[in-house]
Amino acid sequence: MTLELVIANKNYSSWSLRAWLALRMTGAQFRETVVPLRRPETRAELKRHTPSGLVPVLKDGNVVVWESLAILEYLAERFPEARLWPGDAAARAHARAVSSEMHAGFANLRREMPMNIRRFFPGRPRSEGLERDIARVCEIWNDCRARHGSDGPYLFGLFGNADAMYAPVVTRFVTYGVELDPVSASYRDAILALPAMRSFAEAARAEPWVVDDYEFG
Ligand SMILES: N[C@@H](CCC(=O)N[C@@H](CS)C(=O)NCC(=O)O)C(=O)O
Repeated sequence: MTLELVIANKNYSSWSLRAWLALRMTGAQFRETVVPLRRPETRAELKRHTPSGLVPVLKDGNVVVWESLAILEYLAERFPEARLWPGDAAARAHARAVSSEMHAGFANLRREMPMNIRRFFPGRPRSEGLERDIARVCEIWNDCRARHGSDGPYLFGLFGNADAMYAPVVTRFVTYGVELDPVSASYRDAILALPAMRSFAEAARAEPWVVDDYEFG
């Protein structure tokens, strides 16, 4: 088996979830290596796997790909039959735009709502910036579903890289009890129902590590 994905804690690492989910959805066999965050040996161990010192990182024989979006692009090329980007050029451009928007933005959402799959923290105060981020996510989801979603329950119909990018936002919305409009709620439920998501969440709940910075109370 040549493929290896190095990730951090499944409970906390949203970037890890994105790459892991896309890879899992290709159906390819892969070896998974988990490097737990915030331990004395974490830094050195990450540096052994990736030049950036950040995960996820994908190893495919001699090829090493880091940065989640680069990994998703690589997977789309390596496994064309998985159709991780839409076939239609306009839809593909849209999928790449919303994926880049997720990769580069939503700072308030990241800061105020760290991913924590096994916990439930409803009713925490939200800044104006966070409300704006949440509204923008829902606008993106509604727009993708309305314009490109007719072939299935995901953002561009069939599951793809854009869904992998937003999957950790889905789990955050559950953790922080964010109330959603009907289209966003049914998209959230479609992502949560994916067997791959269920198995990731189950593994997250079984992890022994606790990182205090990502816990509230
Ligand atoms: N821009 C990077 C971000 C990756 C990132 O921040 N990864 C975190 C885990 S979610 C990490 O490796 N942190 C290392 C540490 O905290 O020591 C990507 O898209 O892959």
